[in-house]
Amino acid sequence: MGGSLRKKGTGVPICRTIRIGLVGDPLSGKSSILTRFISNRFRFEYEPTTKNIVGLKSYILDEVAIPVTVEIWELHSDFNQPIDVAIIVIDSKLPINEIQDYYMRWFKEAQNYFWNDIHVALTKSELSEDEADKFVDRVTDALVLPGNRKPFLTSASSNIGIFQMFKTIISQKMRGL
Ligand SMILES: Nc1nc2c(ncn2[C@@H]2O[C@H](COP(=O)(O)OP(=O)(O)OP(=O)(O)O)[C@@H](O)[C@H]2O)c(=O)[nH]1
Ligand SMILES: [Mg+2]
Repeated sequence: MGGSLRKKGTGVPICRTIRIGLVGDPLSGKSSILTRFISNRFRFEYEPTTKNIVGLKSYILDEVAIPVTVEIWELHSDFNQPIDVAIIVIDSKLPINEIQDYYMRWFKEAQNYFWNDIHVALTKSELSEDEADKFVDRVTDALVLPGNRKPFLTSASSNIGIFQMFKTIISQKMRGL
């Protein structure tokens, strides 16, 4: 993430760019997150992604009134992207022990590329509120994410958790957390 907050002498806020990478196994739900966030659409038909794709969105961040452009990358062919944040995308329907192995495998991959700001998105989660909270607690205990973070529970089909996830991540990044 580059640039200072204000152009010297003008008081005009400069737009910041935040690059967020979605990584994970085929079918985990990366494209569906990207499409929901960028165009608020969802498709049940599966179309594999083979190359890196990027979606752009520009915001004025509420709390600080700073313009920000978000690049959402779905990473496949070339992982050498200078991303600020990596989201490991995991299908919430996997058994908990498989979620643990999956996370460890992608966590190591993220370290290989020096992505050190890592979040987890659990996808395809069409659970009741009560079940959702319990599930997040189970996965939080099983994974022990850096900085005691919690995984984000999302469903692209039901439009749950995706806008909130990006809002949280972008706000944290803007505040330097
Ligand atoms: N029920 C349900 N299905 C979903 C959800 N998100 C994704 N899917 C389905 O899961 C399949 C795979 O989703 P994609 O988003 O294409 O997965 P991907 O990770 O981009 O896959 P690759 O591009 O091959 O790496 C598609 O058939 C989607 O419709 C969800 O929230 N709920
Ligand atoms: Mg895809």
